[in-house]
Amino acid sequence: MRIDVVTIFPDYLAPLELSLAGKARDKGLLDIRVHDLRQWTQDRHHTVDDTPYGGGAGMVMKPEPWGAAFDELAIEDATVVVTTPSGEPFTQSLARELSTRGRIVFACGRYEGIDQRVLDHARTRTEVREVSIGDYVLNGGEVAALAITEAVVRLLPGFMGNAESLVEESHALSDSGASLLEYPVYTKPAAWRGLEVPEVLLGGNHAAIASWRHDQAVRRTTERRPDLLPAATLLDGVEVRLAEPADAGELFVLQRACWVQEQQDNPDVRIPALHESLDDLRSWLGRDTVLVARSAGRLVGAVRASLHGDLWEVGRLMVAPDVAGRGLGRSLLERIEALAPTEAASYALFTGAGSARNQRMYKKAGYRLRGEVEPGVVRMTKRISRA
Ligand code: JD8
Repeated sequence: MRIDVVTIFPDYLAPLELSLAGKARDKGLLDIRVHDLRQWTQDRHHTVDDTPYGGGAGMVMKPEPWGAAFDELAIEDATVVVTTPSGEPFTQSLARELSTRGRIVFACGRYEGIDQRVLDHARTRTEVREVSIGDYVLNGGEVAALAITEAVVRLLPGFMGNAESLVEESHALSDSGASLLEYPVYTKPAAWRGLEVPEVLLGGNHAAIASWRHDQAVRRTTERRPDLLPAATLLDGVEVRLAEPADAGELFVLQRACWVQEQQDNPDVRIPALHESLDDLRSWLGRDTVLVARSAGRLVGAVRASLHGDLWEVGRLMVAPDVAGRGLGRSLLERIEALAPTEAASYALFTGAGSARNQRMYKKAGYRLRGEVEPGVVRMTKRISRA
């Protein structure tokens, strides 16, 4: 990839020499060139700004130097990225998109911004993206160009030692568009200033570690960035969230209510949900990833899941009988699927061989019948397609 950066403060981009981009350059993956805009001015004062038409505070960057710069840099084979607070949000998804480009030309503005005609004219010659790195105001576009360059270059094929680690990161999208924040990380010593490393991480049980890490990532995301969790299409006024210990009682009652119908549909099957104790329920509530749906303060639905090998084992999908048939079951299924850790390759679940309605819903959701695993109980699975 070739990157050109045009700015009136070329030294601002010096960090590119150092770090990541430096390594990429050594690997022949990257050709970065920083240009001082003033080389494309004609007057002896190298003027790049003037007063704004229509009045107002500050100065505006003149079009002529930018036009000359874009001419000499021959932008036709590049994507021009103009960093600006009024741009489209910069995201990991946009970073992935830009990493597929062969060439990027960054236009770093200063003052009140660049004369709009520079962008309008460039748009007649090539792709132009106006991009913002966040909802706060900087004094110029250089810092944003640095941040975008780092996020893009590290995605270049062959750059990151183990591409695998790219999959695990925050903001790496799951197939439903959900992305989770990082789980907490620890290293030696196991005890530091009286603070211990979580026991599960010392035990070597990879499935348990993966499940704990995933649960931590879900908790952090729910607490800090609920906006990252996919907004399932929900009934009006139904809130879906991670279950809490205090939900246990209501959950136990709802579970008993919901599996009565299942027992009627499958009279010869011993259904665990109808036989487990409240303490049994409490134990999986504290162990698995569990979502609850509440409407007007009442628990109306729930679902759980846990990682077993490469299977995201979905279970106890329940909807209060009086609100069934309105899509809540499907929404809960979508939400719990979206929380599948990257280690999961497929969703899997059990349901009653006699539960035609449930099977129909799962089939509509893309699940396939995998046959009877015990009398009256069938297995259904769905591969996870990752973006
Ligand atoms: C480019 C000039 C300063 C902005 C008057 C302050 C990006 N996320 C971001 N915040 N700020 C920028 C940014 C700010 C810039 C320029 C990017 C060029 N300024 C201006 C408008 C208000 N001054 C940015 N990406």
